[in-house]
Amino acid sequence: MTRRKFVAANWKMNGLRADLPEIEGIAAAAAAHDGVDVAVCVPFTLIEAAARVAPGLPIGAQDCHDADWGAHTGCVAAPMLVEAGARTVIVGHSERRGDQNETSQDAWGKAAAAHRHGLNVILCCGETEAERDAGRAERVVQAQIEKSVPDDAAARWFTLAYEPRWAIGTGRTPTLEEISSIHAIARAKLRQLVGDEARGIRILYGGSVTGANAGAILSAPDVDGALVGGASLTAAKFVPIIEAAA
Ligand code: G2H
Repeated sequence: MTRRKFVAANWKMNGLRADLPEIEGIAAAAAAHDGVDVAVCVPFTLIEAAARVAPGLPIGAQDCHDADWGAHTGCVAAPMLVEAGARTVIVGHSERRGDQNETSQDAWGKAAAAHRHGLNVILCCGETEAERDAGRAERVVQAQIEKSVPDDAAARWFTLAYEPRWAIGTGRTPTLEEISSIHAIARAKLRQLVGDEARGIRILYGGSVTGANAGAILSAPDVDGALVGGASLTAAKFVPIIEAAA
């Protein structure tokens, strides 16, 4: 099965209105490469403005609550993201697992809530360096997928991102063989959970992707795109990654 490449930006806790021209630059590049799907996940505070300046570009959030409303100070619910103009949301990112003690079960609830409200979901998984060194990377990723992927996950709204935690923002990446191997294992686990639908679900690689390494990573077997942090903050850095996916 052919899966369209998908390149998603994760701006993390970066971005003010002064940075909106970067969104416009990314939107222009995305429009010029219509064979690639592009999304930009910005802080909550920028969703509405980003969606306004780049109406053709899917704008996303980086988290949502698993409830639709209620007494959850500081949290944002999926319907609020939709109203602000988001079309997608990242859940289960390792920085939320690390900083906020989020679990795979939490990610499951957030993915389900997002889907209930029509958002696309990018669900993250990935091992720590200690788990990798202990030879447990595959089992950790399999367990995360088993606990966090909704059993109705479908290619039209669900994307998995494999992000080894030790590669995030460090400039270090696994070998291409290691990436492809984990992606194949992840797809086999998805197949156990959702059957044939797994063939169409895209699996992105994330962790220190740059314009310099994107071509090789995006060409590796079973890599359907990239989730990009630091190198997505400006159009100058991110557009080469879109081009590498085209
Ligand atoms: C991994 C990635 C984006 P970076 O978190 O999700 O960040 O590309 O900065 O390693």
